[in-house]
Amino acid sequence: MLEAVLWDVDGTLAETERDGHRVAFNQAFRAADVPWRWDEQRYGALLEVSGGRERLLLDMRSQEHAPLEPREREQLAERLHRLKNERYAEIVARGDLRLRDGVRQLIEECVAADVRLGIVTTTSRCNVDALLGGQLGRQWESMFSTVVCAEQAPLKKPNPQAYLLALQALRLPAASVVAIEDAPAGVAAAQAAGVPVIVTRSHYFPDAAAPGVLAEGPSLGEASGWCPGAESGATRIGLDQLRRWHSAREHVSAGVGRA
Ligand code: XBP
Repeated sequence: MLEAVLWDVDGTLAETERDGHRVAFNQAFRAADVPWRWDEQRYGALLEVSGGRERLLLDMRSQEHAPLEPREREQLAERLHRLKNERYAEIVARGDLRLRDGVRQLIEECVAADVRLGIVTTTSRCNVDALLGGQLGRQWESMFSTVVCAEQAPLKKPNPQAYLLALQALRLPAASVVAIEDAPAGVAAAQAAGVPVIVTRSHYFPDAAAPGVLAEGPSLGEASGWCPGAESGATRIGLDQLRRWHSAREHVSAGVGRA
């Protein structure tokens, strides 16, 4: 039986990377008088690592004017990351970054059906608060049985730590939940924890499906384009569909999951 749905945040709940975090990083560079800028393509390449601070450190490896001392690099990354998160909260407060299609409906359906919800993300807690406080209201947390962010799970995806902590908090076996993810690192993290995964493709990860995922498709807001296909007549991916894919999980083997 499907007992809980675990949500990734960036790219899955909302398309936050290109027009949210990336823009906020560039504002932070400007505010700190640092001459770096990340265009859409560069940011996409840096998404290879989870975590904004880690992303800054990765970029510094190829930045001419980056500090030479590792400790100084850490300090600069820390400062820029803090500034970035402040700017991100401002961007999100403007309401420009909305939940992706079908997300709100699926959350509401789960709440109504007593299917528990969790957040499992490698982003900072303040970013989740900013996004969900704006989109679901200040009481957003009451909808979720567990919220695991970067602060609790410093070993970031693809490490399974965040998923293992969520399962522990929910006191549920991995096979009784479903994760919704958009990025290869997230899919790998969930699978390493034994959690079945549904993939919604996002701007930066148009092809994150991996062998063994329960299903993958374009958006929870549409029923077409999913593999395996959604029930005919459906207009979006709802809880019934999640339950169907979940109960078919024994039949999902390596190599299945793509048309
Ligand atoms: C996404 C991330 C985060 C965000 C930025 O995590 O890797 O780093 O890009 O947030 P997920 P921070 O897909 O698991 O939600 O700057 O707070 O790291």
